[in-house]
Amino acid sequence: MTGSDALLDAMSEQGVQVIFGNPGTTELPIVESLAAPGRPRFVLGLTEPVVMGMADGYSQASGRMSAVLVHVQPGLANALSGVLNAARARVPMLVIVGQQMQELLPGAPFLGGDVVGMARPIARFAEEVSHIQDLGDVLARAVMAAYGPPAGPAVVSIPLDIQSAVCGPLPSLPRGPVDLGPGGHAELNAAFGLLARAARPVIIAGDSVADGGAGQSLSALAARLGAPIWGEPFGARLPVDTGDPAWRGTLPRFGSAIHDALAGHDVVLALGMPVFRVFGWSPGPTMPEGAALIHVDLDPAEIGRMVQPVVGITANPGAAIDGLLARLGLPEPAATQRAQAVGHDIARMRSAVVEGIHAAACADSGGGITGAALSVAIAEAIGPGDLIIDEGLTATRHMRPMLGPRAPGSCLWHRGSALGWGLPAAVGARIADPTRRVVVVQGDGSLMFGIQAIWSAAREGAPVALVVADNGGYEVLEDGMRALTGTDRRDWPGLHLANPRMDIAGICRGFGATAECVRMPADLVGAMDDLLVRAQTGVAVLVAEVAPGA
Ligand SMILES: Cc1ncc(C[n+]2csc(CCOP(=O)(O)OP(=O)(O)O)c2C)c(N)n1
Ligand SMILES: [Mg+2]
Repeated sequence: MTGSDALLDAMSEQGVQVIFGNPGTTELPIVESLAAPGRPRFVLGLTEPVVMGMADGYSQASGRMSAVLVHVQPGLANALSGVLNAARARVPMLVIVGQQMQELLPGAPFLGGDVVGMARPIARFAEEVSHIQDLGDVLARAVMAAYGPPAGPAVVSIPLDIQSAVCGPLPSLPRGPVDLGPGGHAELNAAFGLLARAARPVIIAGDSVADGGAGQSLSALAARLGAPIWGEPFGARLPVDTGDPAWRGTLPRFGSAIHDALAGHDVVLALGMPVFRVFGWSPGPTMPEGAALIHVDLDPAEIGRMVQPVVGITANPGAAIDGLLARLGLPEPAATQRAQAVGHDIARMRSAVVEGIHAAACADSGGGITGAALSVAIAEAIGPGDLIIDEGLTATRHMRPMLGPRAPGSCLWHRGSALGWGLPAAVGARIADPTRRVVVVQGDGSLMFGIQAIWSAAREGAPVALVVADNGGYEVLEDGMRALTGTDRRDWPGLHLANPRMDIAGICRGFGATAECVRMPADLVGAMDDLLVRAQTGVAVLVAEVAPGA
């Protein structure tokens, strides 16, 4: 067998069933091996951000490591936005990159160069195989790094001479993350001491709580402490069932707003997340004065990065939650009373928010569809078993509170910052579970970074329902310009997608979808129903003309 055969066999044996990719000349021996029976299915993406987004959605929806094949420096250059997204969202991913014959590399050939140097600042792991006898070792370390903890993308560069070298089968690859356990006794005892004495504790839960399936333990901990649960800013996954009376929603994205949201709490328990990844600068501290931080995360590099904790614990957050529950023991009357008050306050705030959004949805915006109206229509159309993926930016600002109770695993939000993730992720999620309905929302701007995924979805028989919030431009950047300049001017260079206005429905049809448009608020409900019917048999798109700024 060749290095390529051995690579693919080891990946199959590890559980890899699908490889997302876009090949070039430096990957052709691997393509040849892919054609042999029993090898993973190859899903072609027409451009690398689509390849990466599909792999990302596949992983996030299934909890399995995804696998990618891209083309030497040009392919990896295009894929790096997806490497960034996967690193931020802690998505386990093995990225195989072809490389030129090693003997040609010193001469800087047309196809070949420093793949590892390109990947290293962003990926969790990047190495090139330089001897065929190292292939198994490098792969094993890459898979281990991909699973983490914390999980992330691992890049392996394989030169053509290694792909074609004769070799035997490779040793088995790791099949999952190392379990860090609950953390040290001393640290857990210290955390317990702080929490047991807290008068107003608060929990912030991140993606790594969701990954461990620790939602129910988290609910039990919140009830036991009488603490509200916030989701981390920019969380990709739901850590807990949002029907939990303690679920307060997602924290805001600026330090000063986080400070205000946490004000009055004396102990902050942050689980499975960075503290805090903020969007940009804001005045003042992020943590409320005098509050003690307990920070539990899989990644020791995150602990103390921005805020020094009183107690820092490198642990599996789910196991740490169980360790704390065991120490806290039976409910205490003061905490139970607090839990009731927290639940009552949250229910009151939630209904005020929902009422406000309903009012905004019904408000007159000169006849056009508002983001609020679109969010309400989407929330009402989808079912509890659907997977909803959101890269709708300004138009879906109001969607989360309208979704009602959702279970962990039923929503994915864009975390990585590189646009063009949503639709490809939806396609990957549908490939991971062909029985699950997937509804994805995109802005008109963000859609254009990954629209070719429609073709992959159509070709793979992986229908998804796509709602496009078409407001004719980059509305979120208009918001930014208003904040920056204090003016309401709307003709900034580079923020509009008019002249010519894109025929988004036409482009989607060109890639193999059915597509309809909706312009009037009164037609939204019918249009959503029609979208979901069309999505039963093929990729279906609804382009909603959303009034800019509404
Ligand atoms: C790959 C990439 N390029 C550029 C950006 C910068 N960017 C952030 S938001 C945005 C516009 C998004 O527009 P749209 O999806 O239409 O949403 P809207 O702001 O209109 O709600 C852009 C270009 C980015 N985040 N990622
Ligand atoms: Mg837009």
